[in-house]
Amino acid sequence: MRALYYAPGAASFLVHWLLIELGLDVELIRVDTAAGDQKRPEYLALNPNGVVPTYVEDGHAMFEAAAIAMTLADRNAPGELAPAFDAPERADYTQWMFHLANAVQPLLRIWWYPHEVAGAENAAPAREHVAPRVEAAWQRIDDHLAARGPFLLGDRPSVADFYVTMLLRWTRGMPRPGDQWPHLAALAARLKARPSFVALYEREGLTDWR
Ligand SMILES: N[C@@H](CCC(=O)N[C@@H](CS)C(=O)NCC(=O)O)C(=O)O
Repeated sequence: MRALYYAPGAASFLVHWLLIELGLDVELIRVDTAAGDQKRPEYLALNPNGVVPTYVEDGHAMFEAAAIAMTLADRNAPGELAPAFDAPERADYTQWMFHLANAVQPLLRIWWYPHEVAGAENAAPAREHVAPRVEAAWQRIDDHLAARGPFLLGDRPSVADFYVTMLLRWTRGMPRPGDQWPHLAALAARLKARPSFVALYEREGLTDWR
């Protein structure tokens, strides 16, 4: 039994996308984040951080999108979307997953929720300051793809490419969206061409950034 607490286009997007890609049945439970459902006691009992996603499998609740994504791939497609534990690429895979989760995603949290770090009155300058840091991150990743792509691990896609595609989508309203870097754009185009991406968009009712 699997359940995913999600909001369309949120960090749950990565988990939902992988569930579809891996052909796994899941009960989808929509969380109305605008109404604050993620802060209600019954949700906090599952995920005390009060954010989406929360993934439940056989009664065990898990939070953190990147950790859930890694777990799903290791459990359900070992050696495919996640390199095997003893494969040489495993270290780079872990590196990129942590880099995206620790270095890139938190910058985007500031872009989307600038009042959290700077107060509502400073939201605009917070965004102005974080945008170049996001752009610098994209430049470094694009440089890596130019040298060693087309995917983060080289020739084959991994969960890290699904993840970077979700993060690129989140920059669509930024002064310089991430898909303006050529190798990131090419990576995103490959990932967006997967039937699972189309199915995800249909299921979440998304229309932009197709
Ligand atoms: N590190 C968490 C962050 C999750 C997160 O920031 N989710 C956002 C949507 S993308 C959310 O729930 N926002 C509502 C809120 O913070 O109240 C993860 O990757 O799972």
